Amino acid sequence: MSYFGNLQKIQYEGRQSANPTAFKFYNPDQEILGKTMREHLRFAVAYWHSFTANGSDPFGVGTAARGWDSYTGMDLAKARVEACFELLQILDVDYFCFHDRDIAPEGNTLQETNRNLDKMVALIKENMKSSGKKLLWNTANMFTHPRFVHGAATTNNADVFAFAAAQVKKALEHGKELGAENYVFWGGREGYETLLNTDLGLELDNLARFLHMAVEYAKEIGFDAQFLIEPKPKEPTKHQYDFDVATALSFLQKYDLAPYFKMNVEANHATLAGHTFEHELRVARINGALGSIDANQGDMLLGWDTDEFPTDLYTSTLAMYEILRNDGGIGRGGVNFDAKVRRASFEPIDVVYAHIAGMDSFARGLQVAAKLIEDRVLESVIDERYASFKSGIGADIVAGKASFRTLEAYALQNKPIVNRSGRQELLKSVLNQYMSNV
Ligand code: XLS
Ligand code: CA
Ligand code: CA
Repeated sequence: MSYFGNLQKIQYEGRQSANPTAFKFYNPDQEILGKTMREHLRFAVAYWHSFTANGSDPFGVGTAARGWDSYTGMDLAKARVEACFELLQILDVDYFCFHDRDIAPEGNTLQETNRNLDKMVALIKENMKSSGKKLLWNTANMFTHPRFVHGAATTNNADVFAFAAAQVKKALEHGKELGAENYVFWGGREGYETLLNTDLGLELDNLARFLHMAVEYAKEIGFDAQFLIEPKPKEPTKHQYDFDVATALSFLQKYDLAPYFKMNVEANHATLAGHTFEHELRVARINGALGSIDANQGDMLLGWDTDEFPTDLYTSTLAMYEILRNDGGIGRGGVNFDAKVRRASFEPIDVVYAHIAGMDSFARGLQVAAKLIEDRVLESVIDERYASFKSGIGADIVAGKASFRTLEAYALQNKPIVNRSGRQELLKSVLNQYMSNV
């Protein structure tokens, strides 16, 4: 059975190609700055958007026409696994990501739910073995079921906290079983709706307790995946605790969790927080916490999480610039397409086109960012812009040798201050030039 129309593996044909099922920029074996594109980008398909979701929205039912629509229960779960490995093969993508609830239906009891999961994990493991595909990360869905109405690790109900712990324990075991390279914590309902009924201090302390238990358990079972926090400011709760990268980092530092976690930065979450994607990546990078990315984009005219496939070359270029400047690049992380086709793009082939568009956008971003770095375009501007901190009083400040007294003495005898232009418009036009010429 083919779910995506018996397509052959997508090939690179170059930027002149008019073939909709060919890569225009993603050439997996092309070397850039000493690594292949495949190694730099480590693309992943998100199970929930491409196999579990059906295109429904708050106003209407699903529109997606899929070859697995006629199945239910465990048969449906099995068909989706087949579809997943078929798509990975077609796209020549090495990784995938899932929530526990994406891959197996919830049973009537936790025992039954876990049995369903165990069966599906065994099936996925077989498929991974025969195909060579890998799990970039797994995670636990602690937001869909009504039991999480008040949160999971930040609920007011200790029984729910215990259930969530049991769920993550199982997910960590499955991550280990499948050799997941990362494990993601996105606090779907970890936030609040109103302070009038919320013990903010206890909820945050409990979240930290929960994460410490996860770190300990992973260590105990020898699961050495990189742990990632995925910040998001709102949706589903009005205020999410992991608001943005800076907020998540200060939380981790306060609770002595910083050494165990990096960030999974999602583009659409950055824009919801009032930041650019590159801002969030930069904040993570300079704090040694850039772990992985969820590649998608929001719609600037809509204030919610639209999870569109990323096609904006400006953003993919600046994102790849941050990744290339990161120590070790994307490292154990990857570029996960946490993105869904629009409701009106309901045919299976649209899922293929959408991934090709996203992969080409990041491949193109990689090419331009690499050239910018090679030519030290931004580095030389920045070096010069901060030159005053390389010698004299600036060097003293940086070396920790200055105090308010020495700085006052300097300022009192100093010549009139001269500032220089930041040249923002010039830099933007140089960036445009690189984007069209490279
Ligand atoms: C939702 C999040 C979610 C995480 C994984 O907005 O992006 O899908 O990536 O739970
Ligand atoms: Ca995400
Ligand atoms: Ca999202």
